[in-house]
Amino acid sequence: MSERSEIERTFVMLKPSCIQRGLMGEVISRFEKKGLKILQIKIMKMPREKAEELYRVHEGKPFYQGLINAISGKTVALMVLEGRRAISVVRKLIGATDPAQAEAGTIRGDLAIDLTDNLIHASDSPESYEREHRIFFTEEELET
Ligand code: 3AN
Repeated sequence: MSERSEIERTFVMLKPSCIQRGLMGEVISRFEKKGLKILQIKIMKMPREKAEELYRVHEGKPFYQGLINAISGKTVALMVLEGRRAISVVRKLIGATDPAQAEAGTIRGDLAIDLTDNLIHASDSPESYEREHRIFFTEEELET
């Protein structure tokens, strides 16, 4: 497979705690240093219905309401990153879902400790990326 055909996009959300703790620059800097390109970034107050849409796959799980409440109406940063195998690369940089288990050196391993408030979200597959980025970005906004 040629390297060019491996270019992917992924969707990332910096959760409210990331913004409140002043860690936005640190996290974005890790992505930039790795060589990922920031195609778009939006900072906005998360509408509840968009939060519900984003986490639709978790509806009915015990942590679902807490997850929605933790981000609704709060400021988040939403971005689309591009680069070679971006989806798995970003997941690796972020680390395990539970920050207590995330390896040191990863974003969650170094900067987070709570499970619901684990600092950041990123798409876990091409299908998730397709669904998630459309909730927040138009195709026009992502034209290069
Ligand atoms: P990831 O964010 O690593 O893709 P998911 O998609 O399984 O993990 O979970 C989405 C979000 O739900 C997590 N970022 C975390 O905030 C929250 N979450 C997942 N599992 C739990 C849990 N067992 N208890 C509380 N919150 C959870």
